[in-house]
Amino acid sequence: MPSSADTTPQRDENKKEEQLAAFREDPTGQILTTDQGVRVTSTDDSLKADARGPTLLEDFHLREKIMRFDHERIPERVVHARGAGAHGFFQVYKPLSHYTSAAFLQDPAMRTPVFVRFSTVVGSRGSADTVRDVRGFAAKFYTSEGNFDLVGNNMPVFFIQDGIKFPDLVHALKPNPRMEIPQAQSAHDSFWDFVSLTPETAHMVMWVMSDRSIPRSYRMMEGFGVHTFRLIDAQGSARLVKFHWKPVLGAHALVWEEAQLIAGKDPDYHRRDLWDAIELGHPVEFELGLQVIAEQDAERYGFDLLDPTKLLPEEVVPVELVGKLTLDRNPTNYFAEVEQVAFCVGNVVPGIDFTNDPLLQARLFSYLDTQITRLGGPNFAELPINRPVAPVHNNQHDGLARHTINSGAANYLPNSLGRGYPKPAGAGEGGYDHYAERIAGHVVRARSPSFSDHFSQARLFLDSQSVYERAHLVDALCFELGKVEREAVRQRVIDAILVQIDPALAAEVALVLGITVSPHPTPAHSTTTLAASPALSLATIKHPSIATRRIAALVARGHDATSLAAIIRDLESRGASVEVVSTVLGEVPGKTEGGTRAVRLLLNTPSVLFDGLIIADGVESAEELASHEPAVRFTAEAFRHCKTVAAVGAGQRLLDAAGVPTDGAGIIRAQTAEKAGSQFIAALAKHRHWSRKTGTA
Ligand code: HDE
Repeated sequence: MPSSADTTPQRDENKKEEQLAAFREDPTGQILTTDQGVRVTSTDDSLKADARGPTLLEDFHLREKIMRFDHERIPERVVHARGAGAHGFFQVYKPLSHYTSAAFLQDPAMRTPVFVRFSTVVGSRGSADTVRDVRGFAAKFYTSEGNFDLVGNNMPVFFIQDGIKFPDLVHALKPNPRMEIPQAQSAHDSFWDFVSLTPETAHMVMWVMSDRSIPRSYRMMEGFGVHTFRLIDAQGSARLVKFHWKPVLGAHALVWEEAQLIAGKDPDYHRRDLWDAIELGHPVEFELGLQVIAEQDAERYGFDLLDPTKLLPEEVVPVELVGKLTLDRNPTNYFAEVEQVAFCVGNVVPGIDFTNDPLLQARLFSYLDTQITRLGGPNFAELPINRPVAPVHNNQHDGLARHTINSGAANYLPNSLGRGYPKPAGAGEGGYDHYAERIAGHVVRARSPSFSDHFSQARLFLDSQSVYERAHLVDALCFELGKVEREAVRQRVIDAILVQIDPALAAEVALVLGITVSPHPTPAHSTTTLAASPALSLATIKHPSIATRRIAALVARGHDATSLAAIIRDLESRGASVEVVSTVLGEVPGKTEGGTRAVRLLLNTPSVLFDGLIIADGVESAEELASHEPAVRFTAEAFRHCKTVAAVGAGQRLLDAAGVPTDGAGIIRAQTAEKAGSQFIAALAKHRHWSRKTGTA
């Protein structure tokens, strides 16, 4: 009897064909040429004086081919080198003219094209996706008034308050300059040395040690603009704004051990997850949220809105959901699009403006400047992925790698030879007007005293975590600081940072590190105890859908193919994807006629790549799986990582062999396929069953 899983390889094949067909250029009939258009007769042998003789310098095809190869790489990004991107569009829910004049935020019928690049921060371009790190969330809106880039992260605050410290932060985070170790992680001396000496990092360190830094998927994390920006309406009135992205699938995290295992088993996990979801027809959706604050309320909240180490709790100023981003198209060519995309914080459109946040101000310089080295010159805005849809007319014509061939003799203003064009926008012609903020003061190299409370919000974040999240955070601190070799650095992190956030937290970590908290006669920093913000806990951002979740169905010879097919149908009808994993590939015979097609081998398929596990019924199948070491490991690991594990009928034999208890959260032992299916779906929607570790929900 054919099960729905039988179609999977066929579907994969069809997808591949479609992908190939999607290339814009059909190569059929093309003749190979040099870059000069000269037809090439052979590309496998270089030109030689005699078949066994020296290669000739005059072989222009060889020289060109090798020259092009030698220069295939461009400098990777200094930070955020590792990433993945997707195309899509943005639509506003209703006109936002009461906040901003930005044209793309006015008409719900208008679809603004968007390209998004997600990234890690620390690792180099070839590093693993699931490392503990901040994730970049950069969106380029190709609006009718020019490009708007919202270059954010998956955390709402940052490590430092002033951009002048960014090179120090990044040097401390990156591998040791002597031997370039360790790659893509902060669990080393220099990062924690910097933290211990830089109290303003405290709040961000709490975020990075939390589950936010090991997202399950780029599709399942929040995004934040971090800085306070300004929205300007058509009358020129300004409001302060914080930008948010809310994932429609909810926000979910990996288990730390799972993240580390995936880094070895599938370093491309997040890339692949994004790619596969879009290929399988599951668009990736985020809602755009705004926290809008009246200019006169800027000082109401007990902290400075210009300080990027602070957040504005959603319970204090709610996030207004104003539109939806849908990512529904994968890139055609990774290099041309994902690698060459150049985001720039300074890319704003009329109706959106900056504030004096000193971190933001430094970024305004950096993003334009960095492209000169990375993309080799000033004409990077002409690359297809960076080109605005709005027309471009100016006198900046020259420079390396210019594509546009400008005509006309007047490349200056004012001119009469070009009848005065291109002329600056006049009144009512959509020109960008900077907000006329009143500035008065002395030129000083100083930090505002309003930025000085580094610990109240760090404690707010900690206090807002659920029991299991706090436990994960403590474990992460112990893991990271346990790798710090210098005891003085560990001690300083405890004494100067953790104890200031929460003495109990410091004591817990110090105990594991085998050190004692130094006595502090008086608190070194004055802090305020803030009301917990439930919105900061991932536990509150669940989404009861199993759409796009990956489930492994374990089968062996003699399984009940009929009941398994019913469960698979049920799961796939809710948007989940089920992959049949077995001891052999291809058709696995069932206990009666028919069977199920296995698309993955237990031998090389780890449980960490799946969100849940279902074991088929059938005595013979269960016996074989229970005595197959990879199947037992698969099951035990899925259970240890708090995933939903289910078995139908005799399949429970494998649960027993893997040491899975008879009952508990997310453990499903059912006699019938119907029961197993419905219980499995409900349990899977909870994402993970953390109470297995902490004893609490
Ligand atoms: Fe970046 N950052 N950054 N950053 N950043 C870059 O730009 C920089 C900061 C962020 O997918 C670089 O084109 C400075 C905060 C993302 O292409 C570089 C400062 C936030 C991406 C740069 C910051 C970010 C970058 C590297 C302190 C969250 C990836 C290559 C003043 C709001 C964009 C490049 C992509 C990339 C500089 C701080 C997010 C070197 C100087 C805060 C998502 O220009």
